[in-house]
Amino acid sequence: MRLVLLGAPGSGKGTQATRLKEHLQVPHVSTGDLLRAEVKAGSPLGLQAKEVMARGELVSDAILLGMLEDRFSRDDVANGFILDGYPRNLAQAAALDALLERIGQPMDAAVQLEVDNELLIDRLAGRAQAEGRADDNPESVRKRLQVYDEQTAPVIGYYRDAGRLGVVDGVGTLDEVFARILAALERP
Ligand code: B4P
Repeated sequence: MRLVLLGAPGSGKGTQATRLKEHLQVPHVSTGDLLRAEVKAGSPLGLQAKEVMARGELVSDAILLGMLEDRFSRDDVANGFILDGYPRNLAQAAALDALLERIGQPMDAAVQLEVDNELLIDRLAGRAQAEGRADDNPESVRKRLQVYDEQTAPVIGYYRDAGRLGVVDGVGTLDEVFARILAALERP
């Protein structure tokens, strides 16, 4: 299964990808996690990304594509993957199609988790308290939601127009949402 998970910040992409990875036995590739690992390591890339992420803006397409090409050059994605956090704009969507075609791993499905803004803000506030992630403060969350509406929402239309999109209600318990995603993946 080669799956792309889409949805606003706090919609449950990372949360559900962790479960799907166990169920489908394929690696979870999260661009947010890859970036946070670079920040933690203090690499030159991490230093560039740190402030941008804390502000809730998008890190440059060039950095993201380089990171993704590197990750997809590893053997473990040969049997499938769950990609979470990418693409976040139309340029990234086109770059992803080109990359997957080049490595002969076209995506099987794109699934969007739908959650209203009020609940997204609540969830991220909950995570801010539990985990203290640098970009879960109210100002960055507002910015991330704005960036999502302006830059990432068109990606949903891109996959819908191509007949590749499954939409899943992301409101409910973790088990309920997980079951809905599996059901969406079974639909022809
Ligand atoms: P990400 O790491 O992708 O962050 P995210 O959108 O907030 O999603 P995440 O997967 O972490 O959270 P989830 O919804 O699972 O990106 C962070 C930053 O990295 C971006 O702002 C950007 O700066 C940069 N970046 C990443 N990719 C990029 C790209 N392609 N291009 C440019 N920049 C990029 O969970 C959120 C919370 O909700 C959790 O606390 C969870 O427990 C809770 N939750 C989830 N499901 C729930 C449910 N059903 N019920 C109750 N709570 C739930």
